[in-house]
Amino acid sequence: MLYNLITLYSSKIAGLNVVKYITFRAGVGMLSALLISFLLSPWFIRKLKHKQIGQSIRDDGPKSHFSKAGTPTMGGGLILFAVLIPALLWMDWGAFNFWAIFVITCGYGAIGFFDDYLKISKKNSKGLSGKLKLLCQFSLALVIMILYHFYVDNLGTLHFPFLKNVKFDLGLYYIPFAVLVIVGSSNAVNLTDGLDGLAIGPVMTSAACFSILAYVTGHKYIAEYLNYPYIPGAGELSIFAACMVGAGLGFLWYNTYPAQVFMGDVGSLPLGGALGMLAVLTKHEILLTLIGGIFVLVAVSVIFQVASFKLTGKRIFRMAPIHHHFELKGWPEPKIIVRFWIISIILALLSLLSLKIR
Ligand code: 57M
Repeated sequence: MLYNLITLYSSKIAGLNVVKYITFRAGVGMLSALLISFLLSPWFIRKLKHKQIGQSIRDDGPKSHFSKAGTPTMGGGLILFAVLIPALLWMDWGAFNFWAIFVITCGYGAIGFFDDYLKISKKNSKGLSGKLKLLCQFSLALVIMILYHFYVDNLGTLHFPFLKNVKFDLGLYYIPFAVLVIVGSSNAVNLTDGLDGLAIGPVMTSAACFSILAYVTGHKYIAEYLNYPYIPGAGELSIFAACMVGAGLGFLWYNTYPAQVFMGDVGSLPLGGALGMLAVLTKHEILLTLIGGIFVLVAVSVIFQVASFKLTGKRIFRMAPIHHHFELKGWPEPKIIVRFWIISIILALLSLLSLKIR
């Protein structure tokens, strides 16, 4: 909004022209998100403690987690505030991309809020029923993708990373495909948020990746030079992704081991949904599996564990998701977390190679 207002006067007041540049708005967006989450977290954590919004720990989990009981949770509410306020200030409200990413983030944040609220108000770790959560997530993503279908041309084209000029047109089947990407990404981040800082690290590396990819995809000349699909307006998403990085950094200062606060479903569901939406809006749906490879690893470990137990009565891992398997193997929690971060950084760098290798 500030962007829209300033551009009205940028030709009259010297120096304001800089606001036109996406790189400038992404930079100030990231910094303002970082300052909001870093500076307001101590106050927010005190508020959560005062309202006794503390984590209840399942008794069937790793014993090492019992000491975490009562840790303030729903810190994701501040992450969302730290992302959405700078996004509102620095993004172009006239872009469909802005509303698509803004609505999915707010919508999934509301779903996560009610899930957390029910868990805390009823002092159990059940919350919203899984089916109701999924129904709400699928419905919201479907509405946005149907609207998106009327907004863009060749919506259904799938681009393959590292392969030059290899495309596949899904036609209208792209809509359910994109909905699956968004809902899957949201729940994969949710599953990953099971150790201190384990989810926010890969969320930041993924968002940083998408900030670069969105800028390139939305830049006509760079996209053409790199033989990349040019998507008008995609550059605005670079600002939102940069705000996610900034807000995540500020949150990680308090969520790092031993965590003073957990993000809650109010954080994990919208952050994952936003990553899925970024992948869809920048046409990097397939590359998301590499960028968010840690989330894929966690989700696949659960799928394999449940399938194996149902089919054979035996478990593949000592406990799923896979981070709990390493815990039960005796790895210290910080070691698991940092090693997952290292893998997510490597995956992000490999993903960025797709800009040149095609
Ligand atoms: C999301 N939530 C954490 C915190 C965080 C189908 C099955 C795989 C589902 C899965 C599940 O319940 N997932 C829910 C993961 C929980 O974290 C809260 O949830 C929010 C994120 N949604 O923000 O508020 C616990 O994670 C720990 N934690 C930290 N630091 C953090 O910064 O230590 C979280 C954030 C917190 C805290 O202990 O309480 C979670 O793990 O529930 N179930 C599981 O993940 C369980 N696995 C399991 O049952 N495996 C089975 C089958 C079903 C695959 C098996 O292996 O046979 C594990 N989780 C728990 N106990 N809590 C193991 C048992």
